[in-house]
Amino acid sequence: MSSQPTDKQVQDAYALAQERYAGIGVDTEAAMEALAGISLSLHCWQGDDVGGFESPDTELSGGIAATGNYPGKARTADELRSDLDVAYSLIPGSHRLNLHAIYAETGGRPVERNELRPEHFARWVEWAKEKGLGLDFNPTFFSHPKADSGFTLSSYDEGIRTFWIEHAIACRAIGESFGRQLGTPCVTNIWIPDGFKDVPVDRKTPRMLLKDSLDQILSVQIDRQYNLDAVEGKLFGLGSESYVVGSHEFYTGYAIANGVLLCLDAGHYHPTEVISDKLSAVLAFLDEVLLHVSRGVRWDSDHVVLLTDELQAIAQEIVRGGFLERVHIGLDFFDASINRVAAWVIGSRNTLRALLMALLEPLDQLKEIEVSGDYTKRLALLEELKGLPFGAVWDAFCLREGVPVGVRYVDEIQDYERRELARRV
Ligand code: RNT
Ligand code: ZN
Repeated sequence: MSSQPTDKQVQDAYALAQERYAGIGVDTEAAMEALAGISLSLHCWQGDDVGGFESPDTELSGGIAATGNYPGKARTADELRSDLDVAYSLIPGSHRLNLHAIYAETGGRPVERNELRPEHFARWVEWAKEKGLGLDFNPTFFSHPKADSGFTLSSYDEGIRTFWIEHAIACRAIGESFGRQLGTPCVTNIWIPDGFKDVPVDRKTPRMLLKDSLDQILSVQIDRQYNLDAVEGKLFGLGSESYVVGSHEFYTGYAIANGVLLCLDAGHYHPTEVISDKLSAVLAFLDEVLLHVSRGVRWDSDHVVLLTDELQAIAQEIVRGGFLERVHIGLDFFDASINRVAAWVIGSRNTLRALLMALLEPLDQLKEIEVSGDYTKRLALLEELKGLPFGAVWDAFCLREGVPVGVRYVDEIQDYERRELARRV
């Protein structure tokens, strides 16, 4: 690809940027140190279009879809881990992996989801230990015959509900085992697809059933040192356009009443509704939240994360609010139309870049100006900040962390594509 900056150029540009930021009272070294301490949870499902390894002919259901047919998707857990190794090597910092239950390794033997045990994830744990990654987890309430009706934890059928309750309980135990073995709590996130395509008569009963199912799932006590539970709401999905049982209000109430984490997915709201504005609101009542950093485009909630205004606003809210310790940052998108490893890397690097920009704000000064009522200066300063050389700080950060500076990481991905992904036919 095009010519790349030399290390010296990166260092020289950084020295100038450092001075420029110091001039407005911002310590770039402190910002980089803070950034290095942030772990993103990469979603395993970007690597194989949310397929999982239960059976090669399982169809993705639940009202979510990965479109595109870019070659090279991971077909086995080993391939997925190999792809993830490449992705992590191109993302500065140390991060986590977010697994779904359908990524169990059962040695070719079918294991029902309510029978899943920690041993079915032993190889993931072994790999995570080796790489120094924390693990997060998700029960999988879709792509299964018992989810075909479109209802799981809120089904009118007690047998169906019981099956999924058992699955979720099994998954929390797996999450706990991750936490114990890796020394960092696993966030186990519940998202269910339940909802109606068309206008329901009774909106109440499925929600009361869901509440009861969640109560049963969470009645098993697990030390928060090992596992943290989260619940994720949604506005609509494909086939659940008119009504989703687990809506934002439902889960906000549930999370507050039960002391679990609320998961905010950036693609799960009305098109002009943003999660950046929700963080300080829900964190007034909740200890911690989980984010699914994603990007909605029209009806789809799961495009690769770009460095948009909203991504910057999310990062600003986390940093300005002093919420870094209370917000677990996960990614959630699936794009099968581009190189899947690149999708992870682009989304992760953008999320980190947004966080760095937020860490480079002269926050005390901005707050002071706001409190003084000088909104003219606030506006002017916020706009000027957009032109400061944050890119030079980012490049220096990448250099120090030993990952490619700039778009050079694409060369490495394309090289991996030629060597490895192209052989997957
Ligand atoms: C779906 C939710 C959920 C899923 C994953 C695969 O709308 O966002 O988080 O994307 O569980
Ligand atoms: Zn999500």
